[in-house]
Amino acid sequence: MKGTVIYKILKDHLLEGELTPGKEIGIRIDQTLTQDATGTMAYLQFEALGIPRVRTELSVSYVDHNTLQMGFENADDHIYLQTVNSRYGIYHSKAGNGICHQVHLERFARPGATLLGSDSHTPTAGGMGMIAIGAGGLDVAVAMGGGPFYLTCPKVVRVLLRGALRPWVSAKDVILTVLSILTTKGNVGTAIEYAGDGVQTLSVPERATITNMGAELGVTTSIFPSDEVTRAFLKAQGREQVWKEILPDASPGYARTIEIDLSSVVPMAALPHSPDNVKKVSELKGILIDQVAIGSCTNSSYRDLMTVAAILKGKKIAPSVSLGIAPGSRQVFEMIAENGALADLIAAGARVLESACGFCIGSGFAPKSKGVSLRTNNRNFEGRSGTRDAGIYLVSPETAALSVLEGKLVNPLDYPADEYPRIPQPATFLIDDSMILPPQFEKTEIVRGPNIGEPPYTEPMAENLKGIVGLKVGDKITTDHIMPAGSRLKYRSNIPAYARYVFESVDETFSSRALENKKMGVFTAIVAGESYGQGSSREHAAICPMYLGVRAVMAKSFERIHSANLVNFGILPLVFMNPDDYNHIQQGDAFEIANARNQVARNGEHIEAIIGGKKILFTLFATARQREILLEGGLLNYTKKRF
Ligand code: MIC
Ligand code: SF4
Repeated sequence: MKGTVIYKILKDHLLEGELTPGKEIGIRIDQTLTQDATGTMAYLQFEALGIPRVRTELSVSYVDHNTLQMGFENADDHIYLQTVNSRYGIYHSKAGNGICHQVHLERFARPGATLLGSDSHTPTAGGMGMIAIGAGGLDVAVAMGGGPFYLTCPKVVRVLLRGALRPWVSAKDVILTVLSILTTKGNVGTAIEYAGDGVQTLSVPERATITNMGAELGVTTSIFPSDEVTRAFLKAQGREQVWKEILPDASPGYARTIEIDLSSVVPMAALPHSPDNVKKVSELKGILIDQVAIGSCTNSSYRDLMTVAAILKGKKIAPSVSLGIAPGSRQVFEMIAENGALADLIAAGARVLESACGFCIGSGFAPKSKGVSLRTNNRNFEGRSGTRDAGIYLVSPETAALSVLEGKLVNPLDYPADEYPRIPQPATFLIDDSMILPPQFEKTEIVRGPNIGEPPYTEPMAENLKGIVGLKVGDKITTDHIMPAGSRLKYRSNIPAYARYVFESVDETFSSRALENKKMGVFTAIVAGESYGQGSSREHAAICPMYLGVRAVMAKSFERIHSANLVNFGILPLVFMNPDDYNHIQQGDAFEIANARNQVARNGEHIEAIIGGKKILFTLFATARQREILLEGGLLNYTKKRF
């Protein structure tokens, strides 16, 4: 895999380990990004590390998730972020400037660099030919302090794109096609590299739509080569000087190749409640819809919004449907306002939403009960929209725009090819970075309102872990199940308050039961099926359970970011050696991991537990370094000692 784009960049950044798939490596991080919902915790932890200034080439903090400001909490977070950023050397992108991934792509991403972000969709920047990885806030804090980022060296799967997309089919349909092949399960330890002559037919924002939803595959990252198309985009952003060409060698040898003929890709949709529940739009036509939402970090570029505006120009949306539009960045917003496209959208009946995550994270624009919503974002987990029984369909901007006119799902391929609006990339984008505040360092006093809590406190691992199985859940438990977002997002900076909602949508009694047990010295374990911890990078899905006394999660398999977060907060990610054992555990069973510290320290061997009176064997999903972190009670304690 030596000559792959991914290995070339990894090689340039390798600090520890060897580039062999499956082995742990440590890499240098050039850039970091955070967003407000994960950022407050990341900066509280950065402060706790006691480092005077960030040591990266560039660190940016975005405010894009919690912008509703229903009460003081969000605004407290924003001012804390603005001042803590200024103090420690971090650029601060203010609320209103746009969604982190879209803005980063426009203004900061650069080919050949590494980016670590406290958001699972950080690989959006892979569309620019960089290695961009999502991680928990604490991992990002450590990288800001100049520490390496550790990951399992991935195996590289090549997606070979041939030909060109036909009219009415776009990048979203490509990634939904990839999701229909690879699904959301079983891709841990893999990275995806796009290649082939089809690559040059896709602009950087289209490439970014594809790498963005690599997060839904559960891969470590996704990347496109850096070529003349990349150069043209950077030039139009006034940043041509950071361009460099990065192409794969002639035959670098991939773990697997999947070939996709772009000319045969058709409009696709992901049905409720999983991004890999993909079907052809042609099979779904006629489904009545209640709302359409266009935006999010997946599909909110200038090209996407202009395409939608061109489709809606001079027409009216169906009376039964509500249309929400959220431009991905202030750059996009201002450009469509200046050229009149925004007026076309408003005239058609669009409700103009803020340039922020908004509807994507259940912050506003929730559908009605049992509502059907077509959306251009990337996740349609149950309840994520804010309405538990709503059904969310993920589609391209083209499918969304045509359907909103009809009030039902339509197939874009039924429309004349010559009516397809092809939006050229502008020769220059509108550049105004005035809402990205540069740091002022010592001059800034950090403002901490009442919503700003303490960094999470953890203790070294106990000698024996004893307690009860507090919850048994099935496959594909997402971090949205574990730690709801939406109206609960405002508690992100306050762990005791947020912990009240752990597993709220699964079992409302879990949190209070676990906390009661903890007070009596009884730990909690969670038992789960496949792919535990899918979705977001939110480390609160580990911090809050840790706060409630959870010390082990026993699952058939784990997703990458979440299992790392569990380790970072001292929770054992245990994988059943015999998956059938899952069937023999009941909620409420007592568990004991005797000599837990010794068992964890013995690298490579299994972990033995007694659960409900039976002996059950697990593999600890952790490297030698992570075992030390677990013993010390988490990454903060571990790093403080070493920095
Ligand atoms: C998401 O899309 O789920 C989020 C909200 O952006 C999360 C981060 C978070 O929970 O704050 C993510 O993708 O990592
Ligand atoms: Fe924001 Fe949605 Fe993107 Fe997450 S997936 S960063 S909530 S727009």
